[in-house]
Amino acid sequence: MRRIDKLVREWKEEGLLLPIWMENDRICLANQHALPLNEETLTISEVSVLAEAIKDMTIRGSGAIAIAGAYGFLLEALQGGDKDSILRAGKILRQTRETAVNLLKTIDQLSDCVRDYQGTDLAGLVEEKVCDVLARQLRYEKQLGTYGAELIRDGDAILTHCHSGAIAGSGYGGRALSVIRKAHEQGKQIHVYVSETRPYLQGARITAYELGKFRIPHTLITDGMSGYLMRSGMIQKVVVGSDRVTACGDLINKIGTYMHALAAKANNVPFYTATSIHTIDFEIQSGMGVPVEYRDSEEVTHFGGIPIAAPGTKAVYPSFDVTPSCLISAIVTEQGVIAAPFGESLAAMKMTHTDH
Ligand code: RUB
Repeated sequence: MRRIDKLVREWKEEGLLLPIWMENDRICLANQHALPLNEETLTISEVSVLAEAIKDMTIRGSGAIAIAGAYGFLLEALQGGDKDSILRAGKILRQTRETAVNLLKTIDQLSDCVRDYQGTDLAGLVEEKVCDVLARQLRYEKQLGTYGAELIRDGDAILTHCHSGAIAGSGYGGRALSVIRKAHEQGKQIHVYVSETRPYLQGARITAYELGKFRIPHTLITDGMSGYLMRSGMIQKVVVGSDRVTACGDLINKIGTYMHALAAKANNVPFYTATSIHTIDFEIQSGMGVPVEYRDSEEVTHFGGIPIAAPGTKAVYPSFDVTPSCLISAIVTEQGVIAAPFGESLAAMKMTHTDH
């Protein structure tokens, strides 16, 4: 049995919520557009179709799209692709989304391996590297979840934004929900406030769905409600994921994150981001230097294809925002919880790690 098939089988047996997997040399992915009403699986056998699925957010979340990029390499390799065609596939996949750095780093790492390979079993090499990427991401989710859960107290109500969960990652809990899930598994009585996350509603559609599956008590709110709830003492912690963290600790995450961080600061509510070494961009200092993806304004004026604004209304959709490090209480990583000054702690973390 192939290593990838063995890994997928083990993970399914473990009960992980996989965003993407391989079956009979084709890619299967959980259609995130269809959730929560339908649990639908799409089958893909061409890299160009996979790239479209990443672009249109059929698969989304920084960890999951990195894994999707890796599977794209494997798909091309298993179809007999040579070095050139695999590298071409990598290029196509790299152009799909520009802000989440995991995807870019994963593709660059795999491209380097393919380019440098001198042996005769290219598909075997790609499979081995892809399995390493998958195993690493799952390991990090569980490790950072364990560290992050130490910050959560019995009785805490926790706000989370967007969906930083299992199918946005490798299947356990992504980033934010790994922390929350671990705290719940430890028996802490917690309650999660889920902000709906306009305009795509990843919070309402997917976070609430996953929390239901994990049997974690939760309440849905609209994005603008968090400040009032914090001021009313109803929220004790904020935990979000991270599409990119810069060398000085600025956080680039789903649009709306910054507003929650400001409200948290004003109300003395600790604000945490969960991340991993792979999501830290040591090349960039200020978060304002990170390219932010602007998506189609129709995603704001319409919902599920139905217009919700008067015809001709202009809209703008920056998909991410920047939370400056001064608003962040601590950064949860697979190596432990990092406190300010983040520049120094992140640089120290880089020194002890080769995989960044
Ligand atoms: C990425 C996304 C959110 C998460 C990041 O956006 O899911 O920003 O908070 O969390 P998109 P994680 O929905 O545009 O792909 O770190 O777990 O990916």
